[in-house]
Amino acid sequence: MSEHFSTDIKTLTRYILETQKHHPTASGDLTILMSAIQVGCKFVESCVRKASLVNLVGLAGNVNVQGEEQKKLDELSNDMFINALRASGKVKTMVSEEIDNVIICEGDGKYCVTFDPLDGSSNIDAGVNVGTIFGIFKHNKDSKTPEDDYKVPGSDIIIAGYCMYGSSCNLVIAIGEGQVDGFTLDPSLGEFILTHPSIRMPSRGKIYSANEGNSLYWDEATRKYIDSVKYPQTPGTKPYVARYIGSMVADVHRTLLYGGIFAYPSDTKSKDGKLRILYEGFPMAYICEQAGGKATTGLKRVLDLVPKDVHARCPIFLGSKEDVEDVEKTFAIYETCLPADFK
Ligand code: P6P
Repeated sequence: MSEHFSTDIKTLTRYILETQKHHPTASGDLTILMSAIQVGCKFVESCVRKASLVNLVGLAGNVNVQGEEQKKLDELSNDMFINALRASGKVKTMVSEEIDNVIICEGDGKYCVTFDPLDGSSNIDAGVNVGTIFGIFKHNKDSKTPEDDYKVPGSDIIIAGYCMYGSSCNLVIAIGEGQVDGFTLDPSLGEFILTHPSIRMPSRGKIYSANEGNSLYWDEATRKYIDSVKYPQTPGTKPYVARYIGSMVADVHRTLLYGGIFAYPSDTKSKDGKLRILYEGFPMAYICEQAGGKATTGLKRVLDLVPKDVHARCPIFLGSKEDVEDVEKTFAIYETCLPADFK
């Protein structure tokens, strides 16, 4: 029997072209920008796939056979994204998890891009899924300093996405108007193909995802919420299942598809939490909201935050709408160590 070949495949590039109607002013610029991001993701996927073979994992400072300084995977990934985005000619400023200051590009690019080139890279030696997270904002021509591009609420984000490098390479993108779609890299074509159209998050889940190794430092509100799903008081209600991978892209991807809650809360050790607003909190909060979920600090919508600096952190509970609303109800009652900025 002849294998069925589709000759009308929806690649990510075709998908972005078709969504130009959402961004009439984009005039194809977003397509070119997204092509640059795709190149970065394909490069990282290739390196992650080979990492253990070519001894790339976790190395820094080693000298390879050519006598060149061996770069760690996250440094390589970072360089690739910076070069690809700069070469696109569509980016004015960038914020990378790997670079202290805002990167300014020549020319009159219309967009700003925030990204974590290889989030979760500390797990890579163990073969745990890692990922790239990105957010696209409009460049504000009236910005007095490059940092001003980023002192805006997360709701200004135009497109957000992540690419997860695991048993397959999955890219999820949110382009606005409630549209969240998933693509899988077809290595034989070198194209991301639409495989998960119109992703919607279940309104309530059965999974909670948090690092309970921090529970000694949690405030009363967080402890009360986590206890409420571990030891439900309503007769006949089952406890939630615990799942925590420790790689945000993997934990969020599961939460997006299966529902439930992912949390990296504020605690007495780290009052601002651990995750970075611009290239972890905002993109993931945007994707969750666009898929019908929510994202809160406990008392404030994450997308209403305005980062004080480009590497500012925020506490985050994200996931199914009803689960996040339970968090907010709990935080409205019990004591919290949340700083004022997050209330
Ligand atoms: P912890 C990975 O280092 C990361 O930045 C996120 O990907 C992940 O959600 C979090 O940190 C895990 O942190 O403290 O639980 O190891």
